[in-house]
Amino acid sequence: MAQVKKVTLNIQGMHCNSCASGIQMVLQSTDGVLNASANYDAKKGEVEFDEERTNIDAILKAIEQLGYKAMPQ
Ligand SMILES: [Cu+2]
Repeated sequence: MAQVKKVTLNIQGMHCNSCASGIQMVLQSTDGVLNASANYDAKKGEVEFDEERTNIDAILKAIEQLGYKAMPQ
């Protein structure tokens, strides 16, 4: 059964809207992520994921691999 968790992230290092869409795309294709969005103006992201399939560390790592820094709000 899916254990859905929703977190808001503060994201550092985005320079424009396409940074935000890049992050969004990678998160959405990450296993266990059900829904993701990133907002350049707000410097925030929102991720909904299944705790049975992934965890917050894996999500933060996926963002870091793109060259940004994220932390749960
Ligand atoms: Cu950019």
